Amino acid sequence: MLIKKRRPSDVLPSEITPESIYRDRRRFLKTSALAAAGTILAPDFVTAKPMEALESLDGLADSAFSTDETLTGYEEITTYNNFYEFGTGKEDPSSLAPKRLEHRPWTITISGEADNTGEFEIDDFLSGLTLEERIYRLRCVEAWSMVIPWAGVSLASVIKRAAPTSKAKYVRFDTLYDPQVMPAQAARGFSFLASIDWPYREGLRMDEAVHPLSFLATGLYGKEMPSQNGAPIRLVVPWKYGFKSIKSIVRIHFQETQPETTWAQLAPSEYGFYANVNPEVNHPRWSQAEERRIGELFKRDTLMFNGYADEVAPLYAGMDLRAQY
Ligand SMILES: Nc1nc2c(c(=O)[nH]1)N[C@H]1C(S)=C(S)[C@@H](COP(=O)(O)O)O[C@H]1N2
Ligand SMILES: [Mo]
Repeated sequence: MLIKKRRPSDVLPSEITPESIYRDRRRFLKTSALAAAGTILAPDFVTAKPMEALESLDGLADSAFSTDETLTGYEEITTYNNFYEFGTGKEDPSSLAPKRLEHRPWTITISGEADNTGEFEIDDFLSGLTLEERIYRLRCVEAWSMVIPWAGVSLASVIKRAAPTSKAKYVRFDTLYDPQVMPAQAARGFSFLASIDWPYREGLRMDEAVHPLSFLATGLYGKEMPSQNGAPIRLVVPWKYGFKSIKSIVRIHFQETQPETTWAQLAPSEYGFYANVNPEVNHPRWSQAEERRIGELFKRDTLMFNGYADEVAPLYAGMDLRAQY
């Protein structure tokens, strides 16, 4: 794995953070002393858990799909979030989720058109699968982007194990529904959050789901997934707008028809089911031609399929990408 290093002169003292250590020696942060220090700093002082407080994921395999672009900082990745279950503010997820979302026990239900359906304890669900690191670009529909070193398993490996039937044309993912944990799910009245039909749901066409880039992430920066990023397991589909990458998944459901998905349902004129990153199709209220990479000053051009066109364009051959976005 190649990670671009900045010149020493570019590094500010404030940047001597765990992720700089991570960049240099990925498997460094395994000492129990550091882990213990993180525990002492626990809930009320620290909102976004420092990475030392999260458990290391051992034996991550490198992936040929990783980009060598400069990583976005751990701090930005874990404090600038969209996770509406905890509020619409960018800092709401990091201030609330670490205190409220328990990562274990966690049950994942496989249902619908598959032979191997049932309820699986997450560690059983993951056992025997190859844990990899994937450094992917993430492009939000709001025109910002990051580069995130995810850890997790290929979605194809999970789907293979589920053994979908020939009727399974789509796969749907549901986020946890628990208003005790996720305050926005308890919202009532005429607020925006109350208008969402919880739980958050997303979906992929089966060929998209088994594409080698589709990933189920259980961590980032070599550590278990921080709550605010969708612990304990979330989808990552790097060629689609970020809202497709659904967090804190409890159900994977195989079905014959295209699933109803949260954003397509909320604002059908703004968000389509496919939601492939496309600089030529603007959001009704803003341009998608450019993006701001978090941590950078100047905007950069948004790339077709978020820069993954070589890999995924064939999935959409013959489709009108302007109409079906
Ligand atoms: N359950 C759930 N998943 C979600 C969201 C959400 O609000 N709820 N927001 C989405 C959006 S809009 C984006 S951009 C990404 C952000 O992921 P990150 O906070 O890990 O960067 O998560 C996506 N997954
Ligand atoms: Mo987003």
